[in-house]
Amino acid sequence: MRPSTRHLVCLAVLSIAVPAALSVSGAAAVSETSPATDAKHAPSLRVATYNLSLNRNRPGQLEADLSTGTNAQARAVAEVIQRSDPDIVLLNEFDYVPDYRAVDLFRDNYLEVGQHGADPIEFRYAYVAPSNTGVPSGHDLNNNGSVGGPDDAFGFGFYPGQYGMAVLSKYPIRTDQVRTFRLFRWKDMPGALLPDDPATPAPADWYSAQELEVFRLSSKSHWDVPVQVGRKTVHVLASHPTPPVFDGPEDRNGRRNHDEIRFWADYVRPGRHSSYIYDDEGRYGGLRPGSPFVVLGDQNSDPFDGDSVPGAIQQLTEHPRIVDPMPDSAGAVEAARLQGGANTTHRSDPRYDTADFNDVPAPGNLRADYVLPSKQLRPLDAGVFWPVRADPLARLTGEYPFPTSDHRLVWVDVRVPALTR
Ligand SMILES: [Ca+2]
Ligand SMILES: [Ca+2]
Ligand SMILES: [Ca+2]
Ligand SMILES: [Ca+2]
Repeated sequence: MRPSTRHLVCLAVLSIAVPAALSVSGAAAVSETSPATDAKHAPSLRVATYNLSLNRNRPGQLEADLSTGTNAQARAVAEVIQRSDPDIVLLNEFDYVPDYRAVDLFRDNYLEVGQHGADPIEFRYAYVAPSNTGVPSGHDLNNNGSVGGPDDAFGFGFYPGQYGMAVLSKYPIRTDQVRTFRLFRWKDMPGALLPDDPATPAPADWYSAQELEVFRLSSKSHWDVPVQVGRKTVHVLASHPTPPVFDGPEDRNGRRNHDEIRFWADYVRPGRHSSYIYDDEGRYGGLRPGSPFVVLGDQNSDPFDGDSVPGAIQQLTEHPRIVDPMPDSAGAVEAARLQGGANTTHRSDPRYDTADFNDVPAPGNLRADYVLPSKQLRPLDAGVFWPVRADPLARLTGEYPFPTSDHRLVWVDVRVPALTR
């Protein structure tokens, strides 16, 4: 299939052939007549998040790397996805390229080709959209006296779309119902943690009034991507809040990280909690009450360690509508023990770590990547793809310089009621 045609084909399939799509997607439990049930999956749905570091240094480079089947990192991250076999996966740090060109090349040349003995994986549906990263703001956002460069962009990046995201799915994506929140202004969030310039007496003035008129909350974007799973629509809530570091005592990135996480905590609460939210089409309000959802992404916030604002991730993990399945791995425990440094003083149990960061002096390995289902999607199993060193698959995670990414794929199997009836 020509890469440029797949998306159009998928949209056509979406409108006329949902039952056929289900029969090939591992959701065999919806049909008594389908004996080829994947025992591992049925009747559950595997949802994953993976910051796979498929970002590049300049525009066009990712397309070039993905246009052959030979890029070593792309092959290795594809193998991680194949061996984890998610039904839906959010990719963080996948450069945004218009017209689905990069995501089509990744599917055609890597995911749909068995890597190192793993089975190929086919995601018939994908969603990508622009990112704030690398888009010039025209303002001196880092207050260094000059305008320009990655730190003055709406989200940190050297060119538009760097460090973007993509959603891949075996189930139909309701593209016509996606909501994006890339343009939502931080100052429009009630009680926003706007940073203060400590050198001036005025409060909350790190960003000038003119800057706050244009400053976007989302460092990449926030997407509500509805996925049709049997008779249920599951809302994938995708984002990648900014790292809470690379700033000063004003903690502008830590505060933004906190409020980027808070956005989804508010979005899934009805009434006044979410009524302030507007999407990029100008439509107000949060998720329709009772809708099943999964919050996905590298949230750049460990519950207890690292530099995020205390309580930032707990806005989601302790949310009344959300369950935290606490995915873990033995590889993370082993890595913390072998790497030492900051890991020796951490409060969070290392079994939940999802990222292998610098250990000397800081921050050490952290829990950064989350799959957080709404309570009606009961978790059945969960894990982090982080094999111990004795496992042959440890070649896919490794140690710095990593063969794939400094982050690990996190997955959760949930029960979707419509699949079981
Ligand atoms: Ca500047
Ligand atoms: Ca001030
Ligand atoms: Ca900070
Ligand atoms: Ca480390």
